[in-house]
Amino acid sequence: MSVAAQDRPPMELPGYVPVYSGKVRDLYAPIDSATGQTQQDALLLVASDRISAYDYVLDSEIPDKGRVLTQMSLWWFEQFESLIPHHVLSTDVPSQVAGRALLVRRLPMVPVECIGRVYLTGSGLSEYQERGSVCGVQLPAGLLEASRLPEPIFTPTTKAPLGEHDAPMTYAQVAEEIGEALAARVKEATTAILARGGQIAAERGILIADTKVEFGLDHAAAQDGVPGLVLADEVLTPDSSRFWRAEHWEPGRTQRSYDKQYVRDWLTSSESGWDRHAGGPPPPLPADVVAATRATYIEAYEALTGKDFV
Ligand code: Q0Q
Repeated sequence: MSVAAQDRPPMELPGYVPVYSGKVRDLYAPIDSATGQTQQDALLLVASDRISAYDYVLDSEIPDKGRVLTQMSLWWFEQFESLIPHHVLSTDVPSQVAGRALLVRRLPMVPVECIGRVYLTGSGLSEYQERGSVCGVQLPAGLLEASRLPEPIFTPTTKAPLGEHDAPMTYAQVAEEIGEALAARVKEATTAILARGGQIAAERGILIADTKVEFGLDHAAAQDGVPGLVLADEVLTPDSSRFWRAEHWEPGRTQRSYDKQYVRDWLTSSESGWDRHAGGPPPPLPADVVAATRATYIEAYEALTGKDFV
């Protein structure tokens, strides 16, 4: 049976206490060995091999998914180092999570989901079809499913509690919530990361249609009262973004997911025996679907970084 994120106890890690459990990632706080107290200035961000589809966390894990996506984020942090500081302190992590965890600076987080879009799809397309705009950003007429936008747009949402749906926000609402100066920085950073990251990825055969980035606030680096932004969480991975194969892009129809299509196709095939509208959890994946999905994560990592995944 598929286990919802809140029903699954996080893995025990000696020297760390679980702080937060997400669908496919978990946060731990280090315990100070001298005092036995929980450290307040660092976190361990652990990526699991879990995969979600159709809003379920599947029973089947994808071997090495956590390691591939962690190494992909690390590579993107390096690509953006001249643009924005990041939260990574160390890759020296417990052996149980080797390669799939990062020790990061614990920071106050921007209380808004920072989403950038450069291709129109999903909830953004639905909103556009309804009102000709997305999060208050007016778009040209005649755009279709998977149309490329003239430039990346900032389409923020609220950070809804687990299990509830995030609601679209206008830029004015973000400014109201976090202040005009910080809102401008967050919008500029989100769209710049998607613009530059999308250019790098497209040169390597991958279209990044949209992405969600997380920013921490560094009050010690405040300028004119505006805290410094720190790029946090995961960056431009297939879990935080929509990845498409550039060679197959065709506006006007739903694009195939670079990494999740094997899973989606099998789950919606008669072979799985699953009815996604019946309300029950998906069945375990067959070994060939697991293997093919693993291969797409490794393929994306190697295409982007030019490095062999080890
Ligand atoms: C923080 N998250 C994400 C999350 C569930 C990750 C809070 N450097 C930080 C970070 C980061 N990254 C966070 N908080 C303070 N400092 C990241 C959404 C949620 C599992 C893993 N939530």
